[in-house]
Amino acid sequence: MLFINSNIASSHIEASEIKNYIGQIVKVHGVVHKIREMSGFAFVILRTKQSMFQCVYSEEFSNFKLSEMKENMGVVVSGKAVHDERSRTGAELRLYDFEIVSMSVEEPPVVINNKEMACSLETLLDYRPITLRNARERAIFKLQAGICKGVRAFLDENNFTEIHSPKIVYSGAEGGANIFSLDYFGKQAFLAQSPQFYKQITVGVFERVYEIAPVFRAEKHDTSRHINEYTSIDFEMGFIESFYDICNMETKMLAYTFEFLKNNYAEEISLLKANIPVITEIPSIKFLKAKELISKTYNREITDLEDFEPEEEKLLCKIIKKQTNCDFVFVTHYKSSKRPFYAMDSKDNHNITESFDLLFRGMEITTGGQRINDYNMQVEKMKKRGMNVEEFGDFLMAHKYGLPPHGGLGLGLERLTGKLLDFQNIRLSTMFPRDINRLTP
Ligand code: AMO
Repeated sequence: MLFINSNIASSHIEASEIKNYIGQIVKVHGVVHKIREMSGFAFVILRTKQSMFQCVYSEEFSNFKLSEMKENMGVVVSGKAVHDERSRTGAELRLYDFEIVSMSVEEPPVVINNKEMACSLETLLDYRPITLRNARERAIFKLQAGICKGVRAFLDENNFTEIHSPKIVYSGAEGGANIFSLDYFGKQAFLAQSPQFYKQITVGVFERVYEIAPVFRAEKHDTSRHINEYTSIDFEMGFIESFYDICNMETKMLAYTFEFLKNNYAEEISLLKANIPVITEIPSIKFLKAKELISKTYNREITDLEDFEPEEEKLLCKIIKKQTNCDFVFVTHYKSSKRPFYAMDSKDNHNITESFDLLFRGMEITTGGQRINDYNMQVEKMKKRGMNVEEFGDFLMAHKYGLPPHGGLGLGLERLTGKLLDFQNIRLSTMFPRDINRLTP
């Protein structure tokens, strides 16, 4: 019988823990990120799980030649932990010895160990497997992981159940032409545009559900705010009184998540100069009122009465910021013709829906609203739209056997991250973007 030795890596100390071992000889593992030669000694920066960690080489105490150590080597170093106020971890390591565990076979084609990547967006993305190793690039995706962690913590605390819905589906939920189809053993299938049907079905099971997962949109245009695969933060909740319950839940979720980031990701926030807002309340405005307000304030002609142009989203946010100092605004009551078939129409006006978008710093980051929960009402709306009701039998099974009044939302993770970091292109906050021209890496 063979037992796996679980002690190998655990005998290595975490960089953040070194301050607890002052005066002792410890082992740390990581990648040699940068060697900075000074007069008579050198700083060796190790890239470790959580942070960059400073070690010091000197012929006085190191038992090897500096030339034996190369950047991009995976190493286990041993040395003495010493106190150092100037170091971010409060300590540094005097290098005694090191062991090589992995090597770079050639020089990287781009410099990755400067403060930030000095290259074009194309180069940054073409070499993503290594440009992600840059401290700043890495911090973007640490922060993004923090957003997901914060959102999960909030939703878990509020009794939402996490679901994992299929991404290969029998029909699209969002309508429109931006759907990828695929051959599924001779049958036509699609890549999920959203978990919409499954969120609504599982409201009938758990009452409150959420999912953080990829969704697919066959966007045929190349814009700075669209990608073809993005991560959607979705939640759906039952027994609501109106869609404002969803807006309130989102407000609380964002406030909680931003606090969570400030408390747990201070290093990334400072490195990236992220502007994390404080949220107490978010103002809301009806869609048509918003259109008029923008038109009046900026003397612009209204050309599209159904939707915002990207420029109008920017202008509306500018007005709201000036009036309320809030970076967010809920825009409510979009036209029915612009919303999918599952959206609940307003009681007193069937041309508008009980729905909303959330705009943040000039861009839509969320769509949400109340859904139709009544079976007959849903079937009728589908028929009016000329849809084949039979095709949606599985979805409608939930309605047929009773669904509570419910609603929910979808929030684009990459857009949210990008806005926190003031990025002008969504690809900068996407680890491996997929767009009309890019399928690799
Ligand atoms: P919608 O289609 O508006 O709504 O999408 C919700 C949010 O997802 C983000 N998003 C995108 N992000 C990057 N690239 C894209 N191509 C892209 N398309 C959308 C945006 C947007 O606000 N089922 C509904 C949500 C709901 O009502 O629950 C839906 O998917 O941030």
